[in-house]
Amino acid sequence: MFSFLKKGLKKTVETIHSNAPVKREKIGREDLEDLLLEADVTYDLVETIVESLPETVKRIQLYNTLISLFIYDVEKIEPKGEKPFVELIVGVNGAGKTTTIAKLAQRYKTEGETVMLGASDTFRAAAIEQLKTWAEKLDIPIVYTKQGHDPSAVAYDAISSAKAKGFDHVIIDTAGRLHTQTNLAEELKKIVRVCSKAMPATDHSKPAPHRKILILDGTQGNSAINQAKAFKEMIDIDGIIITKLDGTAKGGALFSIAEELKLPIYYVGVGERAEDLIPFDPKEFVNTILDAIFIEESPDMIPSSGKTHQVDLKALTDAQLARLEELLDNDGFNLLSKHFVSDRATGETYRLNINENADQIEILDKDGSIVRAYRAEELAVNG
Ligand SMILES: Nc1nc2c(ncn2[C@@H]2O[C@H](COP(=O)(O)OP(=O)(O)O)[C@@H](O)[C@H]2O)c(=O)[nH]1
Ligand SMILES: [Mg+2]
Repeated sequence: MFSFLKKGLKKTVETIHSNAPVKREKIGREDLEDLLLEADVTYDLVETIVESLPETVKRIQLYNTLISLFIYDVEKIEPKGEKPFVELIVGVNGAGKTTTIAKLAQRYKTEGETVMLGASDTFRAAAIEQLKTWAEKLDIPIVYTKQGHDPSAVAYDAISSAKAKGFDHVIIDTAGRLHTQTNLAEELKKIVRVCSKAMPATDHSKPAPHRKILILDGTQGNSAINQAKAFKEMIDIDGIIITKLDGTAKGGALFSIAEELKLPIYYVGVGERAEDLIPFDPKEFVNTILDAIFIEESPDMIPSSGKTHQVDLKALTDAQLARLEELLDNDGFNLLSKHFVSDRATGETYRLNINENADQIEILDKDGSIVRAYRAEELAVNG
């Protein structure tokens, strides 16, 4: 997982390297200032950061300052009680909404959960087509309508259908731009209202949508902040996903985005494939940046692999292999060899794939789609 984020932050880390080619024990305040500005941390925040630090800065001092930027009092809503758990995805055109919806859907599916998509970006025909194509590719049902039709009606139908079928998740796409900003605000507010009609609050759950997620384009760096504020004013945003981190040297903008918006960052997008979405962990993020500056290794990670668990997927111990067999067995699969499993119910054979980037073992079907995945941490066994 750690190396996956590192891959996503490659350009940011390269920029740090070109500014400070030699890793060191301590960094001078001025060098640090330059480096943070290059990584697109806003000027004001850079000033605040360095103010609190001594003339020469040690890793642990910088770590403490940077990690504190992610600590604020905010509720991080996780899918639990509600069924279906409804997520509304908003953001400007091109931010990566539709792609991120596919990634989220894929993630839930991999976890064995059912997902329904709602194509409520009815403003452009291409937007509907794009989500339909993903739905087909991932084999996930979708509710859609013709271009120009009411996006709220699509959201309503998607939620109703998911309720009727007992689905776990609904993810709703939206338009990023209409004729005017006021139109967009009105439309988003209406979708939120209609979602809550389709799924009102109960004694133990809130009304839909349960999570309103803003998608921000990481390549825009800290200039995405004002955009985010505009969306926050239209509807209450619960959290953010930052896309295209792989394509930018502006990774430092995440510090400013977190500090200014005080919203949880749920995931970051690090590529165009359905798998390229990773949960955002501030500790990992800060350590990845610090690893590029300092000689000293990050204290809470295992130095050689940087992983938080000791599972080498390519060389499982006997105990880890037994754990994998047990997990497969629970899901109705028999382990045939190191490379194949069979489905006990259908007799079908599937290939096992070690995905080191995602740090998981995957069961793949003939088309290469992931049927089920087991994360390395799940295989960690004591002793
Ligand atoms: N490299 C990279 N490209 C991305 C990522 N997320 C989205 N994209 C690309 O950004 C473009 C716009 O994405 P799209 O989902 O259509 O944006 P939308 O208009 O907000 O729905 C597409 O070409 C996507 O493939 C990401 O994390 N990394
Ligand atoms: Mg779209």
